[in-house]
Amino acid sequence: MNSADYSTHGAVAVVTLNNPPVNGLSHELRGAIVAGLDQALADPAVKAIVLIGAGKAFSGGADIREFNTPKATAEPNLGSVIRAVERSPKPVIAAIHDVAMGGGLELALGCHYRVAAKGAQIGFPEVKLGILPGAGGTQRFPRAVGPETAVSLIVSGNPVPSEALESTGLFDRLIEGDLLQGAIAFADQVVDRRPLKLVRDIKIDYPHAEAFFAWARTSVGASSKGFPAPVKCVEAVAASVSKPFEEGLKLERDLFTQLVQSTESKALRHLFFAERAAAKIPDLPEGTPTRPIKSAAVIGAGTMGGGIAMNFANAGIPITVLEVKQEALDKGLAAVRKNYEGQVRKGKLKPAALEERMGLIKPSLDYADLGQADLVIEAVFEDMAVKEAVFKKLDEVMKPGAILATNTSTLDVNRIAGFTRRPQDVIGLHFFSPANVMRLLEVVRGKATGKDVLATAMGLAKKLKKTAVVSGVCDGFIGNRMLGPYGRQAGFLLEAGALPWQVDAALERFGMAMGPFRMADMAGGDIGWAVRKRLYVEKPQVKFSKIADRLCELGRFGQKTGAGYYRYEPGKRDAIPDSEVEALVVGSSKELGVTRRKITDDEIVERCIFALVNEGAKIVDEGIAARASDCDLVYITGYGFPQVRGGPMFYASTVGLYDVVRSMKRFHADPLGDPGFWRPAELIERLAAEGKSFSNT
Ligand code: 3H9
Repeated sequence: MNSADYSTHGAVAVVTLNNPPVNGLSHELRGAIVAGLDQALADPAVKAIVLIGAGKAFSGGADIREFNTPKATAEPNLGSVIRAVERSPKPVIAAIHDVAMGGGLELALGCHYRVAAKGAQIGFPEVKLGILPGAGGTQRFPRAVGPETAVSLIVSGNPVPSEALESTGLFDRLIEGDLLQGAIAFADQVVDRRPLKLVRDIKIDYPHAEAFFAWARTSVGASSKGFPAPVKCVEAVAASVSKPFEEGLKLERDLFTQLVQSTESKALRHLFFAERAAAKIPDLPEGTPTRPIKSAAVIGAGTMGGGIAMNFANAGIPITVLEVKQEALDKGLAAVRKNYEGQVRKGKLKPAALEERMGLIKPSLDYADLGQADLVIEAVFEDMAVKEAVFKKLDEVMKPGAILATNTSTLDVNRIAGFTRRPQDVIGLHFFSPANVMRLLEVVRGKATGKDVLATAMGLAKKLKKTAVVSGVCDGFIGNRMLGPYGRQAGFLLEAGALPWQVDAALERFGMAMGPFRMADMAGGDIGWAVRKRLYVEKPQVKFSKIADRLCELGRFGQKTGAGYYRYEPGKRDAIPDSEVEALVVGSSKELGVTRRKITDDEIVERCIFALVNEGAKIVDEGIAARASDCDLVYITGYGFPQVRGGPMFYASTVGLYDVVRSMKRFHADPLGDPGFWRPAELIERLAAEGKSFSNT
């Protein structure tokens, strides 16, 4: 149902917002609220009106799906609904429970009174969608809670529990027990109280306004580069102090209109829905049974194993860490402790919690200690023979029904499953390094992986606070497979005329957290070398620039050896351009008979990013990813792709797939090191020809 329910309780009418799942203020619901209000106003027996939400929210705010459609502004728009509430001659009381966010909170701020259940989440998350509160929130909220609290909540977008705002003027009462009954009782008490007060009429007395807003503009501006919304939030709240209410409202409206049309906001909204879509697996119905995960184990106490263990300990799940040698075990556990100690020093973790978490991590040298774990994750060396030995052993020792997971980043999960007599229990859980920090978890579904195992992994990811994206089995899964052509193209650009620092700078200006060569130096050149050596045998048709191999042959593996594409001062991580590398790069072009040419930053970005996009499209077409937005999510949460561009596939759609295909064809005529590289994926050609974008996949 997409409506509001109406009932009366003595002299109190109750209008219940009823638009599951979160009472998003869609056009229909807005109309229904006004209709409920009118019904109450027309009934002489009704003396007060309570607004409450059905289900799990008062309201999660404006219906984001309506943005940039006529419905978003169609009357009654949210501003009109709030005006209708404010003009009601009978008191209107908002009864807030669970969630009052964005437009939902703005609606409540238009009411004459607000009562709330303890623990209700109160906030303005608009900034996370690249916009600001657009229905008076930036003007009414500072009047209710003060400008400083308003800036803090509106700029961060983070909700707080209702109790945290108890001392402000936001709530007239916090209610324990049944909220509706409490709200009706409150309404009965205020039916005759006059005059009716409105938040908009509160005068803000804030002598420090000038200094505070100057500080807020500077600090918010500095910490939100590339994101236009946070500074506009400050600007709008400042108007609540410096301008009359209606003028402030107009400024807010203008800023909202600008922001909601911005590519940044569209990208952030795309990611909001991408994240929710990724949790939905086409052939996995809701309610698929799951297996309980009360204990876990990880094989390997290296950086990856330790990071994985921390994830479980943070979620309160005991985990055994297995190593072959005591020394490696001690070293691994010491690294974990050091990591937690760092968090304590930064005030992110209480000292008692450190011991609690360490207490959940049990070291072991004996496979027999793992047998009763509900889930085991292997995080050993990336070599099929090593994986084979581990999985054969796990098959022997693990109890029936235990989930056997591999953290492999490239190897064939189906082959790994074949080393056991229970392939249905085997799954890939590809954590990203550092595993205790990175949000991404690629959940790799083998051809035999049981549906309950997949559903369990998705549930577990949520518990571990990871963004899980399901990938089918292929070389590199979603993320690393896309990275392959991106890195290869970057290598060819060196041979054609660019230098590593130019390629990195161009892509970093585009917004990548790190260019491909700085990234390779950080990850360790030897890792890519091992992958290439395998591919030279398995897929000789895949071409690479030889520069990476040359550097590895010189022992230049990146940061860990003090030299890679860059050089590094001992103990430091600053990448310093190196004339030796320049000579090596220029020499490679010469060897290939290539006349080096000037390469523009635009060409670098187009070639590298469209290489990602083309591979992403193939991945979607092959069904390795269920949808293009899954590729976006992988790149945003695991590979430092700029959030404000919405991920590579979304970015390509904003460029226009027709233009993307034309660029690919142009590159095909000048393919650099691989003549076969620039064949556009069928999916892109099809969508471009039909004038569609990846959102149609
Ligand atoms: C705004 O209010 C602008 C105004 O200032 C000005 C207007 C003029 N709209 O997250 P979940 C869907 S901007 C449409 O898994 P939870 C969501 O897509 C808005 N749909 O649930 C998902 O759908 P599906 C400011 C929405 O319990 C389903 O609900 N508000 C909206 O973990 C469940 O979502 C926000 O930014 C929406 N507003 O968390 C709040 N919200 O099942 C954004 C949710 O088809 N929402 N959906 O995949 C949230 O933060 C969380 O959803 C919430 C519930 C905390 C509410």
